[in-house]
Amino acid sequence: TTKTIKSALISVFSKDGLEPIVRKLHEQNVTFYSTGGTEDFIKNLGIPVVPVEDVTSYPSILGGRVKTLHPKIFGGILNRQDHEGDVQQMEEYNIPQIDLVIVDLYPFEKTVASGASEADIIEKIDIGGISLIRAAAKNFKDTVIVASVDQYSSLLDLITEQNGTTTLEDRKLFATKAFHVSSHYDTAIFNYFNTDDTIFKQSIADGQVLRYGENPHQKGFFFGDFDAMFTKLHGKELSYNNLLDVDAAVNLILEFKNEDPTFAILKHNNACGLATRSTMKDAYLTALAGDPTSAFGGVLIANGNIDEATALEINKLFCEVVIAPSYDEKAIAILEEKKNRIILVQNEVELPNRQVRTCLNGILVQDKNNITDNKEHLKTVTNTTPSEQEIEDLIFASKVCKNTKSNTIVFAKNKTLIASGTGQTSRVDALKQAVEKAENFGFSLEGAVMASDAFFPFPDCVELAKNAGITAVIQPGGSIKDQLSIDYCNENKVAMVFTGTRHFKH
Ligand code: 93A
Repeated sequence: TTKTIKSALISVFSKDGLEPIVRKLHEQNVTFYSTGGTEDFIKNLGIPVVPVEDVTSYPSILGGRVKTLHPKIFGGILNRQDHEGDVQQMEEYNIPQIDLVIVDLYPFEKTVASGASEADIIEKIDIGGISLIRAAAKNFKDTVIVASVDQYSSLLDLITEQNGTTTLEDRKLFATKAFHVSSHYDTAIFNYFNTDDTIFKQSIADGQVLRYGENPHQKGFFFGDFDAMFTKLHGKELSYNNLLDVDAAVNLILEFKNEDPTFAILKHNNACGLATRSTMKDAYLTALAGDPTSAFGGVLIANGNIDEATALEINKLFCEVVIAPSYDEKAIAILEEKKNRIILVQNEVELPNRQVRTCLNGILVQDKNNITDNKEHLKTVTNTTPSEQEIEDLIFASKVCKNTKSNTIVFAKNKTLIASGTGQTSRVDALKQAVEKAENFGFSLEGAVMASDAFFPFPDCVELAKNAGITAVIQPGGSIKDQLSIDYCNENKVAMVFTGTRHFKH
């Protein structure tokens, strides 16, 4: 799969940086084919070059619009060297082999930015160049493609180090970069044509429009395949905010996938109720008791089948969306009694592993937080070790924490979310909020556990927690002042475990 470059087609708008490459390739006895301006440039270096016109027997026509667009050029790039038929036809039609293609496209974006006229801009839509790039990249098994000035230095290094040869891996990497260039180029052209968001508006006609965005005065759209993820059995159209809650719900319940019946209630993307029990009905009722005020108008999700008994209970609550992998027939009939209530069957589908959001004038992309804390991750850092029950609750709490807006503090007991502080600007505030919520809903925190999405910079959190009744704590650890929190726990017989994994969610 190692190939030697013997011939090169070079067609570049900007000649900058080309000279050393041409000289190096010439040293290695490479034959050059080239278009008008590039041909002159190479000739002026005193290096022989074959005009493409000599290959095609056509002049450059239509004011340069058609220069390289010819079977003899594209045949030279696209032929498969291990394909008998191709080899025969190369001979039959007298097509020269082209091993390397170097292109620098017409500067479309620059021309648009310069405020040029439409006619000038249209002329700067490169057709031949982009075709050369795509053809050579497609045939990476045999051809090297350098699709932008940015890759000149890597080509030069490569042919210098490897004496004019390339490996299949090298060529595939160049091809990947080439398709990046071509896709970016076509996107720029698309954006220029897509004035007034024509295509965006057209997607309204395609039915991806939402009633509105986050608020009624904002437009909203969803780009995705909702139907691949869910079968909607009943209810009104999902709103922008519904979709965000459904997303949060699906990600949260994923943490409890193969566990006992688990039910979660979410509001504003955070869990306000969550419990694992031996029956779904118990799980639901326990989750609801966590914060019946917030549950009003919430999004409900179960990790297993919703039966009739559970549906009868859910039916007493005003809720926007119910999600489960399956329902009993009778459960569906009950839940459908409320005209607007959205009932979704969640299909088994993988969620994307990347997360994207807008940021300033661009986007932010990150891997999903795929780490779920488990027993093996825990390192006890205190003299007091957590009991088995506490360990289960610590992991339960940590899973909720991971799926709750930072700063967050979660209290749990007996696989039940007791209270949480969510999205606060300080950890202490999150903790105080959680304590207050627990008290408001009549929970005793005696023997409950605490999870924190990030480390404690001061011992104030463990102190407040201990005074509220917390007996075990889970947190990532990693503060330079960890010891202060550990010391406090040791003095007060609180167990604390470190996970080593931070779970910020902004
Ligand atoms: O007008 S084109 O789309 N038609 C073509 O057949 C063609 N072939 C190469 N533009 C074409 N090119 C482009 O010409 C290359 O992408 C490069 O930007 C430029 C190089 O022209 P010259 O060598 O004459 O300076």
